[in-house]
Amino acid sequence: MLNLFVVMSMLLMTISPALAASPQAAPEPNAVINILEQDFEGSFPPADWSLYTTAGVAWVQTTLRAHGGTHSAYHNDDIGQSNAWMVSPQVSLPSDATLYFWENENYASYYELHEVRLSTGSGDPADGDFTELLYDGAGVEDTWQEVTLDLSAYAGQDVYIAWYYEGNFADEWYIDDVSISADIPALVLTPENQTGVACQAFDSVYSLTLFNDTGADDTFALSATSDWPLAFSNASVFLTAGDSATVGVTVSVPHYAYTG
Ligand SMILES: [Ca+2]
Ligand SMILES: [Ca+2]
Ligand SMILES: [Ca+2]
Repeated sequence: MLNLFVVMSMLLMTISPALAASPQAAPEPNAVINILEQDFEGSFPPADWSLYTTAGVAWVQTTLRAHGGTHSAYHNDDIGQSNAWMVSPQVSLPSDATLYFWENENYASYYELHEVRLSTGSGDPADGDFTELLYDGAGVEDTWQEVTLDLSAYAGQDVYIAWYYEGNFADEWYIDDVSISADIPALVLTPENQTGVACQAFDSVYSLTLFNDTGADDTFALSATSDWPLAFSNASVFLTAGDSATVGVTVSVPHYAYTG
C-alpha cells in the first residue's frame, strides 16, 4: 500500500536565477506539492484515517465501485439510522491548498445528507470542532464526479477533513482518489555581488536551506529551470520530519553575459 506521505517526495524546488544582466524577468514556474493522497486500495481505514459512527453503520471499503484501482470507501444504504464520519489524517495546509476527491452515488433519489466538514481543532467529531465545508447534494446517479474545494482560507492551519454521511435506508455514497495539493512558488535567486564583465564564465554558488515541515520523514527531489547552466550539489535530499539541510546551487554565468 502507498504510504500516506510518499507523494510528498514529489516536492519540486524550482529555481529561477534573476541575475542583474538578464534583460527580462526570470520565469517563475510553480511546482505542485501533494500534501495528502489516498486511493483506498490498502488497509481500511487507511493509516491515520479515523472512523466515527454515532449511529448505525460505519464507512467501509468496497470493490463494488472504484474511480481508480479496484477499491473505494463507501457508506451503504443500511436499514436504520446511520450517522457516520470518515476523517482524514491531520494535515498542515500551505497557502492556496485545494482538496480534490471523486464521489459516486447509488439510489440518489433516496439521498438524505452528505457533507464535507473541516476541523482546525480536534479530529474527533464528539469534540464539536468540525464545521461545514461543503453541503453536498445528491449527485448524478451511478456517475463518478470530481469535487474540488478551495482550502486557501485555512492556509497555515492544521486541519482534519471529514466525509459525513447521514441516512436511514438512504443512498450509497462512494469516495475515491482523495488528494490535497498546493502550488509552491518558484524561488528566485538574486546574487549580491555580480557586476560588469568580471563574472563572465564564473560560477556563482548559492546555499539553499531546506526544511521538512511536512510532519513525516521524506525524500525531496530537486529540480530547477534556468536560462543559464545550473547544478545542485545533491539531486535529492532525505530529511526526517522537522530536520533541515543545506544544498548548494551552482549557476554558471556564460561568456556572453555582461558584455557591457
Ligand atoms: Ca481506489
Ligand atoms: Ca447497498
Ligand atoms: Ca443506481
